[in-house]
Amino acid sequence: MKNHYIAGQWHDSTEAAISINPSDTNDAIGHYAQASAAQATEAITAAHAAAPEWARSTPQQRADALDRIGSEILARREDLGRLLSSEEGKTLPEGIGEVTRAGNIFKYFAGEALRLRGDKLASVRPGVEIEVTREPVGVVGIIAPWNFPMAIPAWKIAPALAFGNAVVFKPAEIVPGCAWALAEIISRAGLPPGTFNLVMGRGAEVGRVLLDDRRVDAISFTGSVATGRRVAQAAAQRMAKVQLEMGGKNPMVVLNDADIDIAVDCAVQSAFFSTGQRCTASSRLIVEEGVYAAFVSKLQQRTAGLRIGHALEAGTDIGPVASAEQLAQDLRYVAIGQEEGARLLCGGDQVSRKAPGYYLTPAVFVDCSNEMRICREEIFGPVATVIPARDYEHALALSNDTEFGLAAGICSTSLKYVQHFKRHAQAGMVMVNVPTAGVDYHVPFGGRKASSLGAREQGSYAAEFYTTVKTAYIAG
Ligand code: UN1
Repeated sequence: MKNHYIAGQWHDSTEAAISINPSDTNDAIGHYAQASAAQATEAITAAHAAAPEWARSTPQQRADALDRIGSEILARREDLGRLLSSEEGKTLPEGIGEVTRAGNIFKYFAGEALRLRGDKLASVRPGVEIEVTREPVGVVGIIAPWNFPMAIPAWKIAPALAFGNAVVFKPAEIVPGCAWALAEIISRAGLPPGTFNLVMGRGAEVGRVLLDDRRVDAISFTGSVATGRRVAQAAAQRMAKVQLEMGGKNPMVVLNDADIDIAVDCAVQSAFFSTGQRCTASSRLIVEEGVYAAFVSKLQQRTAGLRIGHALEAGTDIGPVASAEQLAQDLRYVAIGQEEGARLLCGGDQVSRKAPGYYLTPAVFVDCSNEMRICREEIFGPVATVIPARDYEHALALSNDTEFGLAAGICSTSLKYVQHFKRHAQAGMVMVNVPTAGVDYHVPFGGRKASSLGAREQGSYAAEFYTTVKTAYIAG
């Protein structure tokens, strides 16, 4: 059994959970300890005790620790990528790519530890100077999702540690293997005991403790809107700092003047790669009338050519869905789409392969109306909807007509429309002639409306959440 990491020691539990390979449900990744509420509290106690010392550490110490973590992740990207793809189900190249991203994130924040800066200003009062500095927040609770089981923990843990905070990390229930591997690497990076803690287990138990304990100063969460709402409510109860990254129903607009091959490529990558299990996925393809028929026919061709299979098999384009629950949700939405009168052009079938797994062929619904549930609710699977638009203005209106606002894409060769869309898309990120999914690791990530709450993640903007600002007035 693989254990929790609390106060610099490995701790077992009376309860364990098995992690299963979604490409082959006969294959167990391993047994992982399941924390009780008391163990989660212990981890918070450890972090709370360690926080002051880590807050006083030098930027060099923090940079060195993060750099060691990043170097090991990068050196082991092949075997960690294999573990990730076995446990989460994205293809091996995607798994290795994600691990590389995680390594790069630690390297990036090693540098950010050294670059944290403040301001010095003259006061409006004579003889007084003002300093604006950033200090660590304290103990950060990190609640991560299963779809990026290495990169998302990395982009929360790395800035938290870089800016001098102590961490309690609770991974998603179905990916403890990735979390444990990451924790094992962090455990050898020379951090003082208690600075970083891993507790695996259920949201209702471990997550709940992180939300309610007053010693957790800040909570960073990525996951569903429903859970995010509960996190926000709990944080509001005790005025904890909170950062939420939730769903998306991201539009990809394709205009008459688009390069159709680029547009189809962007659509296929955004909608179906990583099995569509990305908050940045384009699940609404909004296509102008003049190019609608050509786009739909090419999209159908490309989608039909995608190979669905075991995540580790060479040549697989799309791995399995990550879990039985997620597969059931995807199939439910395929049925809902048909009931609503959308035309299922292809896919949406559960299929079998040599090994028993959660295999689903990517689904394309065409002639959709933006009012349909499949166009409004996040499905989080390989299900794309195609919505016709009369012209650019109509496409823009449709693309903004959603409760979400994470990413918005446009494929066009017109400077006029692209510039207008960049300005008027109600989203945190705009992608022009590139997929909406697959973001860089050194620039801000986040959205508007029901997609995000609180400060942006990643890049230099990450300091906003992981530090607190102090304004000092000094006379004489
Ligand atoms: C990406 O598309 O590169 O949960 C990253 C998610 C996002 C990350 C997407 N927070 O899917």
